[in-house]
Amino acid sequence: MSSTTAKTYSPSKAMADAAHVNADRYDRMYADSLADPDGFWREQAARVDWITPFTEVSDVDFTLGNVSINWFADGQLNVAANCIDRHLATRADQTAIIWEPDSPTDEALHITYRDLHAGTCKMANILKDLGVGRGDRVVIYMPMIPEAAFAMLACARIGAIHSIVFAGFSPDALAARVNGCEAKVVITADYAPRGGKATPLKTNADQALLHCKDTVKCLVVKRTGGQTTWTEGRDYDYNALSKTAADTCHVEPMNAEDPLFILYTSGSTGQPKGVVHSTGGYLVYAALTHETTFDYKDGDVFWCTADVGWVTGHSYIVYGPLANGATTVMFEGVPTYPDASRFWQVCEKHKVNQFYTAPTAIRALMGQGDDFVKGADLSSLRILGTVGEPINPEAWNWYNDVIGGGRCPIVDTWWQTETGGHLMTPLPGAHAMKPGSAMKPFFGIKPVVLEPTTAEVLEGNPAEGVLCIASSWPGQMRTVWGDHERFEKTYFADYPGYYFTGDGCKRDADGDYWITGRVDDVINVSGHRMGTAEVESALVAHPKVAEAAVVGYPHAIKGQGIYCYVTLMGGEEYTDELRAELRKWVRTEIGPIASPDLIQWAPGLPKTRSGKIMRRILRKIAENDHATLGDTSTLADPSVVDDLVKNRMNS
Ligand code: 6R9
Repeated sequence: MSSTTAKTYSPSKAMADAAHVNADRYDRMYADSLADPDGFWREQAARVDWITPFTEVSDVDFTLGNVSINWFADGQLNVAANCIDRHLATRADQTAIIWEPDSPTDEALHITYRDLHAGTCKMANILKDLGVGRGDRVVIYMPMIPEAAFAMLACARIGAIHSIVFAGFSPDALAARVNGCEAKVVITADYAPRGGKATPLKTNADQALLHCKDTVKCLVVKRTGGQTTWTEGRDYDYNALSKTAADTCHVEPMNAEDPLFILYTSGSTGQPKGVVHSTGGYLVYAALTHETTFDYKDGDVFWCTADVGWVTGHSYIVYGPLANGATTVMFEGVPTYPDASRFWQVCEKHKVNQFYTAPTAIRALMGQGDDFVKGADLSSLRILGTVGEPINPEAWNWYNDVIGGGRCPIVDTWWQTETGGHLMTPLPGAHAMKPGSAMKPFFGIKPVVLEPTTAEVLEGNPAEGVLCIASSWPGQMRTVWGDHERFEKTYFADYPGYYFTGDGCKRDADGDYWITGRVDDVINVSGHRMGTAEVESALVAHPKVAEAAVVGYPHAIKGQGIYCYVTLMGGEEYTDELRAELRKWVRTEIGPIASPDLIQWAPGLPKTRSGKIMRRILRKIAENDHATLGDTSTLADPSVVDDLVKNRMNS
């Protein structure tokens, strides 16, 4: 992974000439953004409309015990007005959202900015009638349908804070989040069709609400019209209410630092934390990165295949594209339904110019063979993107050759729920890409590579260590909902003075960055982020389980798979039936994305004398890397390791 071995792919001269940012401009803008951050961001903030202009650009402190992050703090704006109203004068009839349903035989919808305005205002008025106001929390648990975007923007319009819970999460996970942010309303749908199956969202919400305050209301959007149960006085019918709701609604002037949304994400310890994003800084950052990274130009059709339940959907299906007056595709389905040609059929059908997906999807589709691609006309594609995990060169090459026809730059965007938008990526008109490298920091981002134990900053190239960011940027998360101390402890305690990303990285001889993966107990399964601690606590909640340790292991399609070591209560029998039962149990506790791939019975776990489970060793066993198990002499009982190695599960 150095410049001497990596083949590079330069943008064509035509691409570089036409791009918003070419190599010279990147160098100049990047240097400016570090030399005078306030000057740089003052200028960039002009891309959004302010109700009250800000005077101070940034006020940031990364000192432990005193962490506070403020951007444009005395300015006022409204995100929905920026994503909708300000476009009406010039693009009311332009398509804002192309909605592509799960089934290709159902009709796609073209929602104009005018339609988006009406839909958002109706939703906003319904929420107001349900008692939602400025600062109140609304949980959104929905399929990928236009009403999900209306709901997000409706909250933004009236100053409510949304928290989206991915529709693949279980009732328990939903309840934890509703309670965690003390939501007043849950917006859901009857069913969520995906890949020809329908998840009963309303039934899940019913179960979740049994564990929530009885004042929480439930607003239900009809998607399939399938049967649901109804609780009078708690449940509200969106489709009936929207018939009479007014299609205009006052825009609430929000302070730049008011929270726009909370998004729960997994950490290395404990339960998921509510990442809080701001109104002003987040929007500026989402809009700028969307335009720059994807070289988005007026009239382009942009498709990000993520779900709005993840941060990628927030920033690059809804807020970034709509702030830029773009046409954004919202896809309800999955890449392999009805077959593995679906993505490419949709690209052809809607003449997609920028296509943004996850390496796990690319690997899965690559495995199905090129015939599924050949039938589609992909000539509209100009830029390809990936996100969520490192992309292996084989998948990169297939994406480049077979999907991009060798003419589309691939932006490998490294970022996190916490960062609001891209922190590192090649820019399509500026950088010679190296397969697997996130290449260059975005404007205003000052990455530092630290020696993990001494926290010494590693200067010079090449270097390898943990990745921290020495600067703040407007899209940075502001706090953990309800727990600022946890925010400080998680991100600012280990490496004082820096934002700690939790990722490891290499900087090669040319100074380009390669993300090597998490250095903490967070794993990345099919691009979904998961804390091993969450899966462990689900397992030990089972009455027959005494102890569990969960690690990631390399998985050909998913990137990482979930490997569980389980110790049962004394007297319980280790059976295959119980294994199946535990798998089901975890799906119920967290959701299908957390389903264990391999469960190894572990009558003993390797522990230190002080009782700490040695995950390092368990990781090696799961990775089938027995030769480098390292020093096991500090273990209380070294013989358990031999036993675990002997009984390692094979995928
Ligand atoms: C946007 C998103 C964040 C973690 C992050 C890192 C991994 C994301 C990556 C990547 C290598 C990339 N990650 N993009 N690793 N190359 N291009 O994915 O947010 O779900 O919070 O995950 O994903 O490990 O720390 P989130």
